[in-house]
Formats: sequence, structure tokens, C-alpha cells
Amino acid sequence: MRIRKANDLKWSDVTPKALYVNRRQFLAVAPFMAAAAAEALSPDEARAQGGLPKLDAKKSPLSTTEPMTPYKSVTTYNNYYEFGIDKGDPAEYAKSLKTRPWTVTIDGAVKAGGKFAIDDLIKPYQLEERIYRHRCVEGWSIVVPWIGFPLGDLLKKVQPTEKAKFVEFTTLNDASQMPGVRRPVLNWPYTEGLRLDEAMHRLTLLTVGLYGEVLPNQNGAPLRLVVPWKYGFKSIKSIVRIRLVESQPHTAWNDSAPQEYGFYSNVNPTVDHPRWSQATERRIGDFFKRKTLMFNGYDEVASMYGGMDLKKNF
Ligand SMILES: Nc1nc2c(c(=O)[nH]1)N[C@H]1C(S)=C(S)[C@@H](COP(=O)(O)O)O[C@H]1N2
Ligand SMILES: [Mo]
Repeated sequence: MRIRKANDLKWSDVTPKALYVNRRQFLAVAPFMAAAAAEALSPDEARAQGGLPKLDAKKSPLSTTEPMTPYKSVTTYNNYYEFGIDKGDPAEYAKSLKTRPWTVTIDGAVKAGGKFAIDDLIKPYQLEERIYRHRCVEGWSIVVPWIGFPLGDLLKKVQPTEKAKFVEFTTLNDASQMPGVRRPVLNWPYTEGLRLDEAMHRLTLLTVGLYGEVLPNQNGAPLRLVVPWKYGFKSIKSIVRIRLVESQPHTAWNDSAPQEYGFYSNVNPTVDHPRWSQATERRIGDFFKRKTLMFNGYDEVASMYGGMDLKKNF
């Protein structure tokens, strides 16, 4: 993500550094990328190296067969602003995040909400491995073997009432563990939202792992959302609250720059960000850019947006 509005931290303070870091990283690895892209992943790259607890998951027919992004890249090139704004910050500073005990509150327009210990919350569900494309609004993309279960299964269980039209998600906001929240980069806590039908869609995954293991903290442990047809910032990390609501919830990025980050944020190569094109993306590890696909290639979601002007509802 790129910051625009902030109180003590100006766009001009942040951007040159972010661009410089990205460019430097890119130049450093560019010569090796073409070679790396041409080959399949080495056995080491294609499995977890985090030494985290293993998770049993059944393979999903909803997975892409595209080459996966190496574990190392997925876990060291991150956006998680609660731990800093540079891509390497989360891997460095999220290590100390305490993910147990962890409670998730499910409330609002539901009949069977409550406060749930994370392990009780997850226990009833058969975990699946879903290999999804992930497209960041900044123009890079990755392919990740996530492990989780459909958010819709959990929502059915808590029984939304007729009033439930949207779902609001909230990340932990703990300055003692998250150095980034001491600066007003966003209005903390980080929040995100989906329309109820989007939240119930079979592709929307509540995620607890990747590459066969428990999620590394920098990727949003112990529980994060993955919405593969939307820009990456919708995939909120380290969730502490899921609230069913009647009207469209506020979301952190939309509040910070509404003209840049819409509520829907469906991947759409025909709607540019006000400051850059969204027509192409660079898959991490590739040398050449590729065309970005409508809905990130997840065409089955199109019917949810029939009759909507997706240039207005970006
Ligand atoms: N709480 C929280 N969730 C977040 C973010 C964040 O800064 N804070 N960044 C988002 C963005 S911009 C992206 S691209 C993805 C990155 O997920 P990854 O690091 O697992 O690849 O997380 C999203 N979820
Ligand atoms: Mo992103």
C-alpha cells in the first residue's frame, strides 16, 4: 500500500523511501529472475521453511495450477503496517506477536455470536489447501497455497439475522506488540468489510496457514481473510472481531483515501488507481510484467456485480 493521508507522516516522507527500497530490491535480484521464472520451484522453495506446526488439509479443486511463489518471498515481502511500512518490517517485527491465547468476537446481527477462543473457533472445520493468486493494489502479485476454510461456513453457523447486509472485520490493535500503530499511518485498528454475499462466496477463505504450516505472524496469524478476486488490502490480518452489520462499514484504506481505495476494490485492469495504472502486474519472481485479469481471473464472482457500474463502485 502507499500512504497518502497521515498526520505526522506525510506522503512525501514515505514514498521516496518505499520506491527506493523496491527499486533497489528489484535491481539486486533482476538478473536472477529470468532464470528463476523459467524453472519450477526447487524442493526447498516449494515447501515451508518456517518450522511452524504442520496443518492437515485436503486439496481443493478451486486451486490454480500456476507455479507457487517461493515460501521465502511470501513470508519476507509483506504489507502489515502495524509492524512498519517497509516490505521487510513485518518479517522482522511480527515475530513477537502473541497469537495464543487469542479471542475472536463475532457479534452484531447474528443469533449465535459470542467470544471464541481461536482453537475452538477453527476446530469444527475441515481445512482445505487453496492455491490462490493474490494481487496487491501496488502492482505485484504472488501465488500462495493458503490453508483455511470458507468464511461462509462460519457465518452460517453464527446465523446472521435479516438485518445482516455487510460484514466488518477488525485487526488487533495493541501498541505494546505492534510498533507501527504508534504512528497514525491509518486510523487504527485496521478494519475491512465485505457485502454479505461476497463474504458467503465459496472463494472467500478464513485462513490459518500457508505452505502446509500454521501462518507466520507476518502473514496474519492466527486468523486472516483471503479474498482472491479483490486487491490484497481487503485480506485483513490477525482478526479479533467479525461483526455483521446493516450498512456498509467503514474500512481503514477507504477512510484514509476514498478516491484511491474503494469499498469494493475488485481487481480491475480497466480502472486505474488515480496515481498509477492497474493494467499490468509483476508476479514476484518474474522478470516481465503480465496483464492483470478482471477479478484477478476469478470470473465466477462476476454475477455478484451484475448491473453495477464497476468504474463508480471501484
Ligand atoms: N491488519 C492488516 N492487514 C493487512 C495489511 C495491513 O497492513 N494490516 N496489508 C494488506 C495488504 S496491502 C496486502 S497486499 C496483504 C498482504 O498479505 P501477505 O503479506 O500475506 O502477502 O495483506 C493485507 N492485510
Ligand atoms: Mo496490498
